[in-house]
Amino acid sequence: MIGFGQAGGKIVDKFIEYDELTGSNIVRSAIAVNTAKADLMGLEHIPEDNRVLIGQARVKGHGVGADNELGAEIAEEDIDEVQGAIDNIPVHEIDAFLVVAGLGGGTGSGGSPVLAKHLKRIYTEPVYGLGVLPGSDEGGIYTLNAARSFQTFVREVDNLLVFDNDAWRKTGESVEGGYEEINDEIVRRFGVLFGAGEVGSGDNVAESVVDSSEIINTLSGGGVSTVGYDAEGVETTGSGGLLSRFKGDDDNIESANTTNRITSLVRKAALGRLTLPCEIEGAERALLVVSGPPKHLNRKGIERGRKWLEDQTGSMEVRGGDYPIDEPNVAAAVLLSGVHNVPRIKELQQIAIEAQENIDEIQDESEENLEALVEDDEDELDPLF
Ligand SMILES: Nc1nc2c(ncn2[C@@H]2O[C@H](COP(=O)(O)OP(=O)(O)O)[C@@H](O)[C@H]2O)c(=O)[nH]1
Ligand SMILES: [Mg+2]
Repeated sequence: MIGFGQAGGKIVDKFIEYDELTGSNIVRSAIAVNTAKADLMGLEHIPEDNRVLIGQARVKGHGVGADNELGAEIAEEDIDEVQGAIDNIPVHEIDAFLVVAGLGGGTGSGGSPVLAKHLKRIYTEPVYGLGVLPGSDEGGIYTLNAARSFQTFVREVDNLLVFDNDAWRKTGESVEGGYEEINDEIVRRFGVLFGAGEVGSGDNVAESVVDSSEIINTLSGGGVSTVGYDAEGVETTGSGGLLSRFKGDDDNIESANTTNRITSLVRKAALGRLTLPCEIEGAERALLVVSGPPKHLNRKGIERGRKWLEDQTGSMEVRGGDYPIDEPNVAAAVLLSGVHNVPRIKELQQIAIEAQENIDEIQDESEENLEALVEDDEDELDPLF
């Protein structure tokens, strides 16, 4: 996992924390890359040796502001320094690279597509992006940065997982406090998905395990992905002991409850707020992961949820599995890959096009003005040369 820029670094830092708390083993190695020294120093979990400060010759550790063109230039110039950190990790042990960045700023916005392109050139492992879109209240430059970065990033990675800050903004909250909660949400959602692929044979044996190849297959084919999630509290102790085996009717009722709980969780996950809001119809592939205590998971529920997702998306490629974990809740995470009907992306593309037209217009205008100026000059003044 490579966090590029401030948001990227903070989110990767959180994934490590999540791993430590849950024992998920998602992150084999973590690297943070930044042009701002202070941002790197603010990280808590990424090892100091894996924090790479780039662009020192150009910006002296002070960052690039929101200048993503400078961010991209610096990433290209100093890619060897990033590669130096990657050389220290056992790449043969990883399933994929994940490059994480906020796309509205400068360093991550400009640098993450450059890094993704570099990784694709060197390695055979898939390279995924996790791109965070800015809130619409952040202002025009952030939106424009995101629009341009998004276009490039999605082209360079094998799949771009997207989280839209704008859809998750809460009014009346401090930005920092807001990010704290938002980052928890990001890590919870992607954590369930990625964690499911790490269940080893020594763990609670899942009825139908999701392995990493199923995640990779769901993400293959490229495009943009979004994640839905919902959870419900359950008791981890109580019934389900030895005695309950003799109460046949109760068992049936409980099994029906388990199935119904899972099917409605799947619906709420897919129809509720997605990391990137969109129409789920037309998604090319999907993956359903249901996590929770083993006795609250069953094949029937997952199969029904999976079928329902096939109907709703119209996709023939919907995978599903369970992820047994000792937590007092059952959760459904739905990864929708290759989504097309995404209003926010259309909006970003429109903004990028308009901005480009604006720039062209301003250029044309200034050329015309210059010509007019020169003509005027010819009338009234002696030419300088
Ligand atoms: N979800 C989330 N988004 C963030 C966070 N910090 C910044 N952002 C978003 O990421 C964008 C880029 O900011 P930042 O990462 O500081 O820029 P960079 O350091 O130049 O790459 C901002 O416009 C915000 O939309 C964070 O902690 N969490
Ligand atoms: Mg910042």
